[in-house]
Amino acid sequence: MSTLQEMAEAVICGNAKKVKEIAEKVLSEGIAPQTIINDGLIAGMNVVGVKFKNNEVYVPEVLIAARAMHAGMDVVKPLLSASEVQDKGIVLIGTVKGDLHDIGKNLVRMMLEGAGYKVIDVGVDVSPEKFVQAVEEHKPQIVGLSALLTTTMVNMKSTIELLESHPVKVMIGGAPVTQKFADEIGADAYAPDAATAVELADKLLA
Ligand code: B1M
Repeated sequence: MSTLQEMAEAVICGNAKKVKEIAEKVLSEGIAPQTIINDGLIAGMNVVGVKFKNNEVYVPEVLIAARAMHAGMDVVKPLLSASEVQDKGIVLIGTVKGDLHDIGKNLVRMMLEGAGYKVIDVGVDVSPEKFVQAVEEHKPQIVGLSALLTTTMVNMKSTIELLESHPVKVMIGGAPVTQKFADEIGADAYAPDAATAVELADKLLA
């Protein structure tokens, strides 16, 4: 097994210490930071995403794997020159107005980061106006809206309406949300889980 495969395995197992050690070792051997990110860290998180989708692993394992991935990122990212940073795209994500649930949103954020996206997390209880302000500031290609309450999912509609004149794709998700609802309110994509959110982000930007 190559050292980068070993790193991917350590991400999958959530072994942050080992990921950090391998990151330091391969950097000292002259392997390019972007190669380490793509073939070690992201490769590992991709496997975790598939396992999560197939119910082979659950929320705690994903959180632990994401922590391990971040331990590697912390070593490698400062060494990337600005021109080397090749994010797949920018996703701005938040939980809609009136809603404080953020566990699912955070998982989606981590999986997107693990897949190579730059993610701007605007937090919870985010009004449509705040989303628009953040979109104008950060210029994402995709806006991700999360809602866990039947009483707050309506705020996805008002957010999409306010974003209409902005060149962004909107992806929505959260336990009460359905494809039917997404179609009704004009969302570009609906993801039932974090792994699908990554697949759909890739499709939206293809
Ligand atoms: Co709340 N809560 N809660 N709660 N809470 C629910 C959602 C509820 C179903 C519980 C119940 O009654 N059975 C219910 C909603 C009922 C409804 O609207 N139909 C409910 C309620 C009523 C409330 C309060 C109103 C309770 C009260 O105060 N009376 C209150 C509301 C506060 C507010 O938001 N204004 C409230 C508060 C809370 C806590 C603060 C205590 C806590 C939140 C802590 C936190 O998030 N930091 C909490 C929790 C933890 C839950 C439950 C137990 C778990 C939610 C969760 O984190 N699931 C939940 C009951 C349940 O689901 N069993 C419940 C795990 C998470 C990984 O899944 O968020 O679905 P989920 O995310 C998934 C997918 O949905 C998807 O990917 C994720 C990973 O696969 N996904 C996306 C999510 N966002 C996405 C975005 C995407 C794509 C995919 O694209 C952008």
